[in-house]
Amino acid sequence: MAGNVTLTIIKPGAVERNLIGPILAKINEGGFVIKALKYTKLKKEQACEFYQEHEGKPFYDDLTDFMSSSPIVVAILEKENAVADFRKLIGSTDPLEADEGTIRKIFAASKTHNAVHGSDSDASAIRESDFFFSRVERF
Ligand code: DGI
Repeated sequence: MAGNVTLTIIKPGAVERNLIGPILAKINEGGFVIKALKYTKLKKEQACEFYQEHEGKPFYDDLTDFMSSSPIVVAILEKENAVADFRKLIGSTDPLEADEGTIRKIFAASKTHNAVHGSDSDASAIRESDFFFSRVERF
């Protein structure tokens, strides 16, 4: 349902630091329902495709190297006003600028290694959900 879903990734680093459980708990406490969930690993070219809007930016190569460096957990989350509310829950891109209590403030290590992804619009949420999940994985 457009408007009511967003896509999150628990990024490499957070998975390696055994933060899948604590981050999913925060997501549930924030009022989000998990509609689809998978553990996977991106190839470099898949990370490049996922972040294609950032191609050419100075951090693009480091970002896509990082995102393809080890396993991730991907989920579709449902809640009214999901995209905006989830971005509020995760906090600013740079954990140094993130509000107290946000997921990035608590769990992120740096601006690149920032623990989680959240879609930036309803259109991105749909594109990103289609990128990771087949029709039968969503119900
Ligand atoms: O939507 P966000 O994940 O908060 O941020 P974004 O879509 O602008 O950027 C995607 C990711 O790229 C972000 O989570 C971390 C990385 N990134 C963005 N801006 C910078 C950056 N990494 C570094 N090192 N420096 C940046 O300025």
